[in-house]
Amino acid sequence: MTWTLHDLTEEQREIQGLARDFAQREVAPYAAELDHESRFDPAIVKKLGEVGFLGMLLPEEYEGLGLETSTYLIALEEIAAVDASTAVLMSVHNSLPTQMILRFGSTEQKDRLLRPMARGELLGAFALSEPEAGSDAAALTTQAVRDGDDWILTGTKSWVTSGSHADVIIAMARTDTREERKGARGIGAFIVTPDLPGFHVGKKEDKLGLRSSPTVQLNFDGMRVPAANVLGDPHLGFVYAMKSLDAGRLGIAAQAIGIARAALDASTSYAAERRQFDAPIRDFQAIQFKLADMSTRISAGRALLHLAAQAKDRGANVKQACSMAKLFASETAMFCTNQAVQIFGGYGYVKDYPVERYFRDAKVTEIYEGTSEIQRIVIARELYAHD
Ligand code: COS
Repeated sequence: MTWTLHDLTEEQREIQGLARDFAQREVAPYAAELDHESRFDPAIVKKLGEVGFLGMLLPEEYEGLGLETSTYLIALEEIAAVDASTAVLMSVHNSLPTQMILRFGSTEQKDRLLRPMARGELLGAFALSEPEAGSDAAALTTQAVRDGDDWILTGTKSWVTSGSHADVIIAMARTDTREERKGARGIGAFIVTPDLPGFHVGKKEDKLGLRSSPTVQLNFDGMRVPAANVLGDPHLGFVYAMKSLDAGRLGIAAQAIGIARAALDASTSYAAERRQFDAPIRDFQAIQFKLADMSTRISAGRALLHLAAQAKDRGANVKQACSMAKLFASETAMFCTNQAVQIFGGYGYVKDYPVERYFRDAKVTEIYEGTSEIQRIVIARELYAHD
């Protein structure tokens, strides 16, 4: 029994139960096998759509569930506690492309895309990074040149979660190459669909963890994008991406808390069963202290996450809060999965138990949607932001 954040509302309890049942029924039976085979099963998109989990933050007018951020994150934690690969698909879709279209898209774009995205008929992805532009995202070089009613995009986007199966990709590209516009200004956000001429799915990454979530490069080879697919102001795409990444980072924090919790749950069960020196190993303080530290960090991470989520829903500036939640939760995931492998000993190092998968899956939470170092930069900059 771990201390939980607060009394859940009736709606939160209901969504948590729904997510828990869904994860046990539709995700748990296949998670280890899909990880082992490094295989994505597209059927999960339809199933997530049917329960409303791909429109969790969209208003009801767009067939979304219209949930508060906290409630969405509670569901995400439940999915991540069973399978982090499924959780990242859900997190990216709910936090980035759908939210970017909702916040910055035209009425026509919202009407065209949001309902099918909420239903899981169209899967979303987010393409900001490039081979030479990771932490320094504003250094991206994919070019967008206006040609009549279209924009012609040329370049390579990398690390695109779900990119090989996505139907709607929000891709950032440089729309203004004049010297004075270099950097964060002069970047547009484009709605890219795989049917556009010049769109190619490139290299599929062979990853340490999240092996059943496809991560790919996308190559835009003179890809012709209709002007109707530009999101908002064609020079403000980077700012839109940064604003949206605040929420994206909360999703990754929830994913990290889910992974950490799975590691704790597996460890408490194992420590009660595993006997050494004529006693269950949970009787030894060496193990108890690990479990206590894991449990404490998970509770602290969850508290930080939900404080940030509540502040976001109140309309506060949550740049720093989101970075703090993501930083702490991802380091908690790494700490807890490392402890779990240690508690399991040799059995933690092989695939007979799920903790080695949790350990591999945890690492990327310290890397994607902004590394821990970038989160620290954002947190530190905000300390001086209002001077
Ligand atoms: N909310 C709102 N606006 C934001 C913002 C946020 N969280 N972060 C940045 N902006 C705005 C800034 O206000 C600025 O606009 P103005 O010129 O109007 O002030 C603009 O975006 C550029 O921001 P900034 O000057 O801070 O850009 P930098 O090039 O210094 O980059 C970091 C800032 C390093 C924080 C950014 O590049 C970053 O987050 N990097 C990591 C990228 C990442 O997370 N990639 C993962 C992709 S998913 S795998």
